[in-house]
Amino acid sequence: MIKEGRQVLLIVDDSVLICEQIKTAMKEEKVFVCEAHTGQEASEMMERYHPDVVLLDVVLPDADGYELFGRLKELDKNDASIIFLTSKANDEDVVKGFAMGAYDYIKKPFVKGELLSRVHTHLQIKKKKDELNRQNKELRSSMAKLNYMAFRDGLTGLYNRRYVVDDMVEDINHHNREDTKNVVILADIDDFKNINDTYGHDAGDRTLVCIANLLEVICRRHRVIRWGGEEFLVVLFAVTEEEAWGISEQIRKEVEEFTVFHNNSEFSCTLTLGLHVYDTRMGVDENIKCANQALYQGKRNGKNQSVW
Ligand code: GH3
Ligand code: MG
Ligand code: MG
Ligand code: MG
Repeated sequence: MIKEGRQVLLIVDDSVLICEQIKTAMKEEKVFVCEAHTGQEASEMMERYHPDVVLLDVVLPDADGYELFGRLKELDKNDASIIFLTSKANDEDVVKGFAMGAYDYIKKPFVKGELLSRVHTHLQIKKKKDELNRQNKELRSSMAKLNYMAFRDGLTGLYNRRYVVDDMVEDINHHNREDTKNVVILADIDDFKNINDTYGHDAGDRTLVCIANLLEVICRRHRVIRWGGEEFLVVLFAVTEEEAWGISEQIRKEVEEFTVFHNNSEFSCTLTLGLHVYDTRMGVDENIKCANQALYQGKRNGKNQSVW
């Protein structure tokens, strides 16, 4: 590429002589200089080189510089600093130029040293502006990542408790309908301690990730949260009680049939699930407590089951 990472200066002037003069004057600057002698050429250059600074003549054979200014701005993807360079330089013209958004207005005939200094300054400012924009973009992307992480569990990638504290009620209210319910399910892996003790902690972790993935696939339209160590909270939005029961049983059966492979071992596990129809008159904690009571009923009844 001709630019080679350098800044780009576009000179738009119908006078080849003036273009040459400026180019010669710009020799010391480490910039890539391109020139256009008509409005049409200027548009083409704008699209091709994305200049940082444009020196724009107001009087051109095929265009009025002020009109061309607007057209170039539309084509501009690099937020170029456009500078008018013109002999049309009474006070009104200058004011009009700045009012349109020009960064500077240089009168012809120009003094070489002054033109150089002004262009140099605008290139520097543009460089700083680009740098700031880049930093800003990086910062925003880091913030978005941090925000994402703050709501996720590190091991499974599921939502964490923060979702329940910050956003759950809003989501529930959003899905409140006359003819459907929102249902919370608390699911706990049965005898998980045995898995850790028999196959090792890493095998336990692997099991958690596998079950998390299964839950996410089955509950795509809903929310799955890692509630605690080996406990998952599922929030089903706008379902009937029959549907909720169906989903709970589907989860239970798919987990039961799933085989975890870890190192040279393979094993499976089961879930006990406590269901509760979310009651908006109670707080989140109370609702989850109800699901927890159903879950413990299931544990007492022999595990591997769904319980209302
Ligand atoms: P129950 O059927 O009554 O639920 O028995 P359980 O063994 O599943 O329950 P218990 O509460 O006795 O044990 C849960 C175990 O889960 C204990 C803890 O070490 C383990 N655990 C919690 N978090 C993690 C984790 O992130 N990774 C692994 N590998 N184990 C975890
Ligand atoms: Mg001219
Ligand atoms: Mg538990
Ligand atoms: Mg358990």
